[in-house]
Amino acid sequence: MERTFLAIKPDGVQRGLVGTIIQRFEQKGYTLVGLKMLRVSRELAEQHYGEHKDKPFFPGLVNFITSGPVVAMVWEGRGVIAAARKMIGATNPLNAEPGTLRGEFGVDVGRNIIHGSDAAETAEREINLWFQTQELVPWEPSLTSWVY
Ligand code: ABT
Ligand code: MG
Repeated sequence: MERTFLAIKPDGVQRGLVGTIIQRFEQKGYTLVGLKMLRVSRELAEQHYGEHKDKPFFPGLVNFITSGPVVAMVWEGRGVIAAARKMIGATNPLNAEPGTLRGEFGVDVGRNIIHGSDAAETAEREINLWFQTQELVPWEPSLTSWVY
């Protein structure tokens, strides 16, 4: 079954959106298989955002993601990588459609509430970067036959 990595960024945590965000993915029919709150180290932030290391916004991005607690999650289900990106919405919340998390809750590209893996290889890399295998809990929701 497909898995993705999602992280509620410090702005999402500070604004009290943890419950709302988790509820959206639960209600869609996805299964939460990993969940933890952490303060992100500079090392983890620089690895996570490694693809942006030469961009002008990189130092600000690392400062932001390390500025407060983050809720890191692994979600499982059919098509979850692409569907989660759709549910999250465009990178700049001003361009994100109403109904998406960024469209509903954000106005600033540097405060865009939640991260989601953008492809299968990224999801695998990010899950391995943020979680140890024994922190992930595979389980069968009993409602499965009503979702699939
Ligand atoms: P992430 O889920 O955080 O990776 O965002 P997304 O994949 O939608 O967008 P990308 B391009 O990966 O942006 C990474 C973070 O960089 C911030 N950013 C991006 C800026 O601050 N200015 C910019 O011009 C661009 C392109 C937004 C993303 N995270 N935050 N916070
Ligand atoms: Mg990205």
